[in-house]
Amino acid sequence: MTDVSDLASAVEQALREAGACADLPELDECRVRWLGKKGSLTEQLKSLGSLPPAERAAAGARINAAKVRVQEALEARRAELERLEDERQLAAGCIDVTLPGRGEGRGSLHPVTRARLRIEAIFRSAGFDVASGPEIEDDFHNFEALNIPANHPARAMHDTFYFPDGRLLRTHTSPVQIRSLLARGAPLAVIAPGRVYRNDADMTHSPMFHQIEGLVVGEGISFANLKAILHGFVEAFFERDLAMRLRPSYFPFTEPSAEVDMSCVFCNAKGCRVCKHTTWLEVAGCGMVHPHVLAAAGVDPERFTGYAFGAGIDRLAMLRYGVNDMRLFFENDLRFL
Ligand code: 2U9
Repeated sequence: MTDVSDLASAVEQALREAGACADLPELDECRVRWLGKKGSLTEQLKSLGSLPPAERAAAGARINAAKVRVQEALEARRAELERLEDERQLAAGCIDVTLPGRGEGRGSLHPVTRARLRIEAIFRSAGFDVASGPEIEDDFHNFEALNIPANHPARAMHDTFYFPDGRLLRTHTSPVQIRSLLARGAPLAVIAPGRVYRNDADMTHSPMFHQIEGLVVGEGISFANLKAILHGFVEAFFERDLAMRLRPSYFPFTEPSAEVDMSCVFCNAKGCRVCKHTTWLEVAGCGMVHPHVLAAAGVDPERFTGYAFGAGIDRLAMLRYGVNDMRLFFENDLRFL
């Protein structure tokens, strides 16, 4: 086949076969058949040794030229097959380049966190500082300084979790304000948001919940100041005009004390299941700081007065975002969150 005519017809056959390949695997078989280690043209090169030395160079050049032509034909067919495959896929609609990307779901803040941040922003704008403190407390800061001595009936109301050494999980954030008063003295305006713990759990109570408490101590601080701040707060938090009323109550750490109601945001004070047809929702407790508490925190009760208030952040979040079951906040079901 090293004859010029034999080689030319071999090349022609190789080109025909390459052109007839229907897909890439077939094309690769064709390449192996002609140019592989045992391919027809490779075998030709190997047989050069049997030629008379004078003819070898010319025959070798012819065979190499033939290989190059076959290689080029195989490459051309490969490009053609790839183009046809692209066209086939596009026609079959496999690749719709106009489809939007899958995108990634973005996380979001927990509704209780959102409520807390709103509350903090509102009180900051009214001049309050935001304070925090330990969740594991001692008896003095959680009870004694708040006018709840040992054997006071209010201790039973608090369902406290105790550690063996007598320390406890704080039952309210009031100890944070005691620490602020002891550290900074009067005058003072702080809010203390945070987790608190009580040993009772049922449909409407979780053993851990979130509280926001506020404390203002200064000369001439009055109940009227307290009422104005609370009314301003609920209207800012719910972003609407709301009626507010105070009902007399009792807390050991305030005197006088009151429960804070606002007009029902669900029925616009027409009466509904949420407000139990009273048109009012209870949102906080409050009062004037008891002189014993001021004295325990190193503040002269003859010179200074103060007010304090407390509310459940979880409850405020439920009212603001229309959530009817507190457990949804703590089950961490991503569909809800
Ligand atoms: C200091 C002095 C007084 C904080 C107060 C309340 C009234 C209150 C409840 C609301 C719903 C707790 O989350 S809740 O169950 N709190 O009613 N809290 S006055 O009084 C203080 C705090 C600190 C030094």
